[in-house]
Amino acid sequence: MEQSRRQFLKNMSVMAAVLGSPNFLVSRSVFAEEQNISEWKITGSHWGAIRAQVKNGKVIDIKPFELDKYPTEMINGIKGLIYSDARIRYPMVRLDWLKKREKSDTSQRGDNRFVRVTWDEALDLFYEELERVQKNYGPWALHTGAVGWRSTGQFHSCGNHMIRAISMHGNSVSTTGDYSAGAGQVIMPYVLGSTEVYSQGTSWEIILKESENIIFWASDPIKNLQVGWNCETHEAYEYLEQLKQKIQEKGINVVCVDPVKSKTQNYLGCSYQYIHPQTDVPFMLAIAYVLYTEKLYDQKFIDMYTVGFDKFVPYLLGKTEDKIAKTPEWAEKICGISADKIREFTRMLVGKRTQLIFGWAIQRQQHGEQPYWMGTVLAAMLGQIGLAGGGISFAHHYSSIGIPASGAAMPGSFPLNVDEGQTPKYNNTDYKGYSRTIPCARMTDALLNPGTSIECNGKKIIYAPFKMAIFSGCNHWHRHSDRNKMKKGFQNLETIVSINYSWTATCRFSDIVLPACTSFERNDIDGYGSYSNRGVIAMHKLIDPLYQSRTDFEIFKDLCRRFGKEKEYCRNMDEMMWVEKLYEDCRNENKGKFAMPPFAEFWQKGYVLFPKGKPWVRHADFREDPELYALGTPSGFIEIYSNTIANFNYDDCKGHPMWFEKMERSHGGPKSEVYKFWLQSVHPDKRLHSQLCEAKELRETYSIQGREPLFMNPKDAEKLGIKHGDLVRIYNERGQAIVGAHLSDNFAEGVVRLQEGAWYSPLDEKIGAIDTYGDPNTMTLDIGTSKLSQAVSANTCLVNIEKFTGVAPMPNGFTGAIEVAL
Ligand SMILES: Nc1nc2c(c(=O)[nH]1)N[C@H]1C(S)=C(S)[C@@H](COP(=O)(O)OP(=O)(O)OC[C@H]3O[C@@H](n4cnc5c(=O)[nH]c(N)nc54)[C@H](O)[C@@H]3O)O[C@H]1N2
Ligand SMILES: Nc1nc2c(c(=O)[nH]1)N[C@H]1C(S)=C(S)[C@@H](COP(=O)(O)OP(=O)(O)OC[C@H]3O[C@@H](n4cnc5c(=O)[nH]c(N)nc54)[C@H](O)[C@@H]3O)O[C@H]1N2
Ligand SMILES: [Mo]
Repeated sequence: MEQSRRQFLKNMSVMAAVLGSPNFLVSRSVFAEEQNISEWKITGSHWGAIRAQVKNGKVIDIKPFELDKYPTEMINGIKGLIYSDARIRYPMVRLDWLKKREKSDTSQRGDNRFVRVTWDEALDLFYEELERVQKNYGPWALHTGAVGWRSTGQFHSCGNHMIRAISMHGNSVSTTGDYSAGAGQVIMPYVLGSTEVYSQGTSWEIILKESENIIFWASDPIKNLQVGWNCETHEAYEYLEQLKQKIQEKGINVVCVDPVKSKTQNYLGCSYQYIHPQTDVPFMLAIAYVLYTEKLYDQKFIDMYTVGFDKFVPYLLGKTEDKIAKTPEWAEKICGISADKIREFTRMLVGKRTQLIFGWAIQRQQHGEQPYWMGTVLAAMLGQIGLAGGGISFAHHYSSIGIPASGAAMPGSFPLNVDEGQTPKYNNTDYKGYSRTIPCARMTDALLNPGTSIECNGKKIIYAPFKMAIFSGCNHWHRHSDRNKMKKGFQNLETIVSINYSWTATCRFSDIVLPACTSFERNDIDGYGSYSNRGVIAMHKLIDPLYQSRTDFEIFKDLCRRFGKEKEYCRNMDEMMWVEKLYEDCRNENKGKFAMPPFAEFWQKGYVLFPKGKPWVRHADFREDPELYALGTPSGFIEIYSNTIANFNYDDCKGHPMWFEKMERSHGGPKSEVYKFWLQSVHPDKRLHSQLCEAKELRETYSIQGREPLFMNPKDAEKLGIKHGDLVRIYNERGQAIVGAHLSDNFAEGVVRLQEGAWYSPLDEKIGAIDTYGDPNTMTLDIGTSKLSQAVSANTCLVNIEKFTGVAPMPNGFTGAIEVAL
């Protein structure tokens, strides 16, 4: 569960515009003198805090919060999100399901024919299905792991409402891991003793002061820090702005290692090291080879802080099975960086304070564990882990990591679980031997192969034959790979319930759809800054819930009433009582340490700010005393070789980092003869995943002929007779989509980009139907990274492209259901 996991782990021209332009900020002068701030309501979002002007029950204007110095353009999409054509107006039930219930023809799912029902009818149906599944089958038949990037707000956090309400009725199957850093969070505890991906990193302030080299390795902070898990403060941009200055003054050498010139590279104007997609490990191995053979590495650090180097070196030198020395000459044929350049790059890293900063996309590929493990080995050989401005980090692009935590407690959330001492209506815990959790990225496999088992992180997972699934606060039909495989898999489910405010593809492929309201239609409270804990922000309701939508709280309260647990569910408190309680609990916790006014005063003012925390260096304690501050690994040291992993005996993740060939790889790799382009599906510049895709005006700032832009190199386009702005068909054996060509020199030949979160809009419900808007997951490969993590491999994907000829069907994903009568 994304929710609980994160809470737990916290403690131009169009051509140049998207990636090229440095004006990633909307205007900084937000409030003119004559404007009275108090007339503007304050609220928070993943995109930062905002002020809104509301007249006659309608949101008229939105401006960035006055303390947000680096607001994102995404807030320009908020009005479009609230008032989009895709809003779900009332509860809806799929036509054939309403007629035949669990015996419906599930191959019709996705035809988008729905019948309007009343709230009472919809919730009765939902409840009857829960009863049927618990009585006829048991907890193994219900899948509730489907929650994701719900809106911000600690009380209304919608996944919690769904999980708590369903847990009060009965048990179910949930998920482990996440789509973000599924491979990283499993491998890193074995290597560095924590997930690293969700750990606070060395403060930017220190990096700017101490680093001589900064390597952004598959990391695009300028693009990705626009959003945060809680209300984002955007404070990191201040440091990135200073970094740009330092680069100009030649104070710090910065290199982006990426197959694409990222937004960060363009903004900073720093050096760029192109690399063929998915080949970072060969590049790193060759660097390690040079470090080792030329004795440039830090032997003392290796001896004192690591284990297993001696077991890794034979592999490096070609003295193990494969008999391949990992020389620069060997690597250059795979990664596309010349042997000379590899040597030069290696020498640049040595002898200077070097900070390696990794992003997450390179672990969202087959064998995604390896680049992180090998990256750590490199950092260990450089010997700077734990030094100010040196070493390795895995999340400086994420949710205010790098801004030191204030130390203040943040408001808690609406409880996820059943209250202590209470039991569900059906307390059946007999899972018939099936696993209670499955790795989130293996959901379709589970649906297609019920009863079979897979290996995962030293355990056996046995897939239950799910009958029912509930989706809340996620858009599964954006996030998961391989749509046509999903279409097949989902046919095995009898009943699917979705709760959302927008008619996403997930709703379209459901049976019962319930309209939630947006976070702008309810009162709430949130932390300001996800890892920085900079304050607490009031989320004032801007307008009443539109149409027949309700808060998730009201929806699930009403569901719980049907089995006599309404009072227990809400603890006899309403929205404002909860908001006040979460605030007062937080205030109590901070008493004597951080001043917070009483609730009424806070609510009136709209926020409390805490002083910034003290700058901090990751792994400094371990470096200082590796015995006292041992890492959380089995040995307490950095594990270059892991006995635990070696003992799992997996063929796709062994005792030390290695190069494994991919199932699909461009630039001479497998299948590159058939498919000419590597498709990367990075996180979108002007959306949060699929959120805001429905905001028409914002979408029109980047879409092409109403389709998602496909970024590609002009030379590739020329060869295919494609011009900027043309419609193209992108396809492979898994799927096809119509998209709009966006030519840009930021993209190397053979590399194309479709941003994740583009709304899946298939022409019809049939398997293979063309996607009329351009969701990359129509084409991506749905396999586990390895037996270790079983995480997503979305960036292991090859495609072909051709100019679209003929009459293109209109994109059909943004206008909701086709309403029919029973
Ligand atoms: N190809 C490819 N695929 C990817 C990725 C990739 O890099 N490439 N990235 C992956 C990653 S890292 C992630 S985190 C996932 C993200 O996947 P998701 O978390 O599924 O993505 P979102 O689009 O944020 O979906 C959130 C949904 O919640 C709904 N929602 C928001 N607020 C509320 C609320 O208050 N109540 C209710 N009921 N619903 C609400 C929104 O309308 C939206 O539909 O995608 C993954 N998918
Ligand atoms: N604007 C915006 N920001 C976001 C999000 C969003 O939806 N929109 N989502 C948030 C979430 S949930 C997450 S998980 C994070 C995701 O954070 P990441 O996964 O780190 O982000 P991506 O944007 O997918 O990719 C980052 C960079 O990796 C590069 N890359 C891809 N493959 C390779 C490779 O094989 N080798 C090398 N060297 N580089 C490669 C890409 O070209 C890109 O420049 O972002 C967060 N921030
Ligand atoms: Mo993510």
